[in-house]
Amino acid sequence: MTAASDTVSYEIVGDVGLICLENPPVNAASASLRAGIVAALQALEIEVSAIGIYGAGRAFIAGADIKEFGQPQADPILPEVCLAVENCAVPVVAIVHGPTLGGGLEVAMSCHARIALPSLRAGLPEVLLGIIPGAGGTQRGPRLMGVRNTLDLATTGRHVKADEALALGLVDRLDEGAPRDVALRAAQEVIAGRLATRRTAEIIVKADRTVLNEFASALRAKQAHLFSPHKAVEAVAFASGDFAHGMQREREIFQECIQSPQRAGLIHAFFAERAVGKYPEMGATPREVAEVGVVGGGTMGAGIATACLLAGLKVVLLEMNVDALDRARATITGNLDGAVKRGKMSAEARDAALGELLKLSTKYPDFSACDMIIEAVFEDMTVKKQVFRNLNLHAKPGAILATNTSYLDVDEVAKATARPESVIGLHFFSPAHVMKLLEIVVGAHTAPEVVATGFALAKKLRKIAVRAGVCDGFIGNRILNHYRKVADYLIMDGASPAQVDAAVRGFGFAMGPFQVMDLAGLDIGWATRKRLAPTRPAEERYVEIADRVCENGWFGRKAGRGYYDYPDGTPNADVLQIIETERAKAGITPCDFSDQEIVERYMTAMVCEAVRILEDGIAQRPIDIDAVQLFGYGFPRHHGGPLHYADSIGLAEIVARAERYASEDAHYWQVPRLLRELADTGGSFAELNQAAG
Ligand code: 3H9
Repeated sequence: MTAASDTVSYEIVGDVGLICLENPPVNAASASLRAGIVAALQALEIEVSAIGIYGAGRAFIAGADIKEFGQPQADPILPEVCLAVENCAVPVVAIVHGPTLGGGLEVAMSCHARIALPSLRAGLPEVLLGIIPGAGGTQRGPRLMGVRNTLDLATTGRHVKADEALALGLVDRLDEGAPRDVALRAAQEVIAGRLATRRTAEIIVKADRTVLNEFASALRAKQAHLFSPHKAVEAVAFASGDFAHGMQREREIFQECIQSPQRAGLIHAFFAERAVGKYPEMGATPREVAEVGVVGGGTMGAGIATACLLAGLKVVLLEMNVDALDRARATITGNLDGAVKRGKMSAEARDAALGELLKLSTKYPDFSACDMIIEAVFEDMTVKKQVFRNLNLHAKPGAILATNTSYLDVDEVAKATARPESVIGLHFFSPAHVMKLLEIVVGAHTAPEVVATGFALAKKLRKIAVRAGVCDGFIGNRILNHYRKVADYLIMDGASPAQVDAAVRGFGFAMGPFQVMDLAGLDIGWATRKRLAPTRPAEERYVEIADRVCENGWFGRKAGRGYYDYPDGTPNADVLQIIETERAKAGITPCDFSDQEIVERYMTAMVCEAVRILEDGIAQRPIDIDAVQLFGYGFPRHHGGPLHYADSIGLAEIVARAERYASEDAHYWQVPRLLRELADTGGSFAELNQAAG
């Protein structure tokens, strides 16, 4: 093997040249990989009759190196690499396996033939990062698999397996074996004339206006707020013309996307998903978890049990009586049926989960074999403590005792046991078998290996875990409680719930705060407000509208009424009446808020509380807070999370907004010390993330 760069090597076997790509973990097309491919081609094309190119490790190439976006690119850039491959003096055949995505697929498409191994996952996921394929994907894709298939892959970012790649025409043949062996065999077949080769750029593709229009209008209807999917359609439209011109247009559109704030937000979200997996206790060895106990079979308990069953874990679910167990079993069965329908589980696996993995019980001693027991009972400290006293008596030594509380003090719960080191908060989000986020709440005495076990469980359940400290509401609900208040202030001062919701949806959230409250149930927030009433500072402005709504029993969707009437979802006229009455009582003359003003106040409130959470050490890094909002609270991915958003707006602007609003309410709109410091010194949350590693 001769090194062409740090990440690319080549060898000559007879009249075949082999290029091996080795840039762990996923062979991202870094500067070294790009330069290496070109150097290897140059060295080989004068010596051999055909070349096989393959990836070492678990991928062919997972795409351009995402870390390089937004920075100057070293030569050769990926489109040049693809051109070098396509213009190579001898045929080049790609052996594609594992992730072959974005720029990786584009390199493969530039080769003269492609052979897929069974592990192939091919796709053009650039839109998920706010960009478009920028190394010929929008031009070579249509030439190999047609306009419709290219648009499908390029606008959804979905991955296709080997069989589908063959059916699409993306690869020429399927094979099995070690990538190097297949590459050698394939190149020999090319030389022997048994494997046909062609130059993709020379294939003629017909303009398919109907298909282009169909995709363009579907995107306008469904993803109007996103930038790059529309741009992908625009680029693909050039594929029917001259290849070089199409490539030039693709490059220009790609650059436009690179400059867009959505690109920065989406890439931040990509890295946030991965950054949260790095936490202080990650060196500790997790405890083994094969059997999980769940206390409580309500929506949350049944959802947690479902999530565990979907991961193949044994579950013991405890309820007070047989009726409650029957209801829990029905909920779990419904959840698993849904998973079968969505193709997440086979019917046989569902039957096995219900028959062999799930055990229902009314007795604590049935938890004796459980490695972890998760409590999901009523949100009340006295009730939770009683559960934990029982768990302390019946759980085996070393078992992890977890509370699914969404607000309460995990350390206080731990006091009910003689083993606080084994107690942890695992805050699932409803529906627990669907929602991605899991807050791992680390108490004062929680042992490192217990934290590591929480993260290991999250991985098994395919959830995104974020470490949080103990405080009322942890990361997510503490922020929620804060910006919920600003939503109340807005409706008290002049906006309607529907206007606030529409403005927030306009920012990119799927639902506004009043719609979310209706969905979650207004009684939960009401109970929290009552619980916190004794500690509410005298200076805090308190809006009673929500209490009036709850006093009428309008708890949202489940009650048929909330801020909206159901099932049609029209604004509840009686709530508007309540608002008017409350305004009159407080002597408020309603004012007009523009949608932009609503969003700015809403986001500023969110940012301020997020910064206080950082100051208090409840979150380790700004990016953890962004991840909580992105994966648990529907924060629009293209804005990257509240603190990425704050960076993108400019921290001085956030401070200026809060100071402006403070003239109306100095208590609520206090500027957090850290925010002011960063704004004054030109710092950013991105820098704090970087400094934290
Ligand atoms: C593109 O190609 C543009 C071109 O069209 C035009 C250019 C001109 N770069 O996800 P994992 C890291 S756009 C850099 O945990 P998995 C990742 O951060 C690109 N790093 O593993 C993580 O690092 P760490 C189009 C990357 O098995 C580690 O690898 N391609 C890249 O669950 C392991 O990743 C994509 O959008 C990258 N491209 O999933 C593919 N990819 O260990 C994006 C991964 O330090 N990647 N890393 O946290 C993925 O979808 C998944 O990572 C993949 C593996 C499916 C590959």
